[in-house]
Amino acid sequence: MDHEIAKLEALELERQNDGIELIASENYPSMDVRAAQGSIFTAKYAEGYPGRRYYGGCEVVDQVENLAIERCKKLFHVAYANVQPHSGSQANFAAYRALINPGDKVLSLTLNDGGHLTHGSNVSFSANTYSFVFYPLGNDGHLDYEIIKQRLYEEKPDLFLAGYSAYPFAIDFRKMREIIDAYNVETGSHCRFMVDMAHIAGQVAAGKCQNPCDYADIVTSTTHKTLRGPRGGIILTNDPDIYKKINSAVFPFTQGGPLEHVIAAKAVVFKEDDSESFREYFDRLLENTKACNDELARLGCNVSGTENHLFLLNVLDSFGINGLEAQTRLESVGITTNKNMIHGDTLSPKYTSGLRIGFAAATSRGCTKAQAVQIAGLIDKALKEPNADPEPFRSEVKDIVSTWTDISKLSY
Ligand code: DSN
Repeated sequence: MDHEIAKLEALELERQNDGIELIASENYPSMDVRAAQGSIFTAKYAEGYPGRRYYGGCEVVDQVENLAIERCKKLFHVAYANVQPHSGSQANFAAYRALINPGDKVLSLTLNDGGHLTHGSNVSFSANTYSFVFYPLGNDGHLDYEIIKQRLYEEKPDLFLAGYSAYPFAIDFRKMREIIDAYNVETGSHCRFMVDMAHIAGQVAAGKCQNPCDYADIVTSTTHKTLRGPRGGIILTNDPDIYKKINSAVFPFTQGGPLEHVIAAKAVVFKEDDSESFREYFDRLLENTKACNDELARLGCNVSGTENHLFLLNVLDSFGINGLEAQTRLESVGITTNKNMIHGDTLSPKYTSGLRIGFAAATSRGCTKAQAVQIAGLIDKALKEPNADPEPFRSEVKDIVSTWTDISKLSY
C-alpha cells in the first residue's frame, strides 16, 4: 500500500463526509461505479472501436464498451453514442471537429453569463481554432429567444451552441431548433445545432426536462455531474453520417486509447440512472434546490430562482461581500460552494458577485427538504456575520451530515 496516498485519500474522504457539498457540478458516484473505475480494465489498451481495434485481446472490453453504448442510447433515447471521450472538454473538442472546420463561426452564450471555457474562451483551444461570437441572456437573466434569433441572422454562424454551466432555468431546445431551421430555409444556410448538456444530463435522463437529443445535431455531456457517474464524457447523435465523423474525431483525431475502466463505470451508471429510484432522486434534488433558493429569498437575499439542480446567490447585493469572500467564509464553516459570475456582473471572474449553489451531491447523501431549508439559514447567517466564530456553524453542519449516508457506503 502507498501510505502517503492512502493517508491523503482518508483525509479527502473525511473532508467530503464532514462537509456539505454544494458545488453544482459535483456528485457522489456509487461504490459500484467506483469499483468499475478501479477495475482491471485499466490495464487494457483498446485503440479503435468494438470489433475494430488496433490491439489483440479486446474481446472482453469490446463487450464492456458495447454494453455502455447500448445503455447510454437507451437512457437518452438516442440512436448513436460515443462513450470514449475522457472529459466534457474532449467531447466538445471532438464534436466541433465533427460538425465544422477550423476558422468556422460559432454562436454561443456570453461566457460571463454562464458559458464554458470550451465555448469560446480565449484561453482555450476553442477560440484558437474557431471564430466565436456570442449571445447574451435577456435583462431578466433568462434566455431570450428573440435575441438568439437576432444574433443568428446578424452573425450567420456555422454552428449554434446551447449549453451552460450556471443557468438555473429550463431550456427550450425545441424553440432553438425551430429558429435554426427557419433561418436555414430562409437564408439557404446550413447552421448546425450543438448542445452541451453536461449540467442537466441527469435531469434529461430522469425525463424532467426537454431532451436535447430530440432537437440537436450533436449533444455532448460529462458523466460525473447530475448523472452521478465516473469523471468522463459522451457524444450523442441521431444522424448516422455525423456519428461516423464523431467516431473519427474522437479516435484517432483527439484521443488515443480509450479508458475502458471508466467506460465500464459509465455502463454501470447508465443502468443505475435508468430507474425509478433515479427519477425519485431527481424529484428530491429539484425540491431541495428550490427549497434552499426560496428560503434564502424569504430571508431577504437576492437569488436567481431555479428550475433545475442549481441557483445563483448574489452575495454582493445580499451581504456586501464578493463571491471569493463568500466562498472562503462558507468553506470555513464546512460548506463547499464556488464563486460565480452573475448576469450583468460588475466584478471580475477572480472575485465575482455571486455564488453558484447546487444540491446534486447533498441529495445523493440523503439531504431532506427540511435540511435544505436549514442549510439556507446557515448560509444566510454565516455570510451576514462573516467574522463570527465558525465553530457553532461547523457543529450545526456536523449535526446535519451525521444523518446522511457515509460516502463510502453509497449504492443507488
Ligand atoms: N467545471 C465545470 C463546472 O463546474 O460547471 C464545467 O465543466
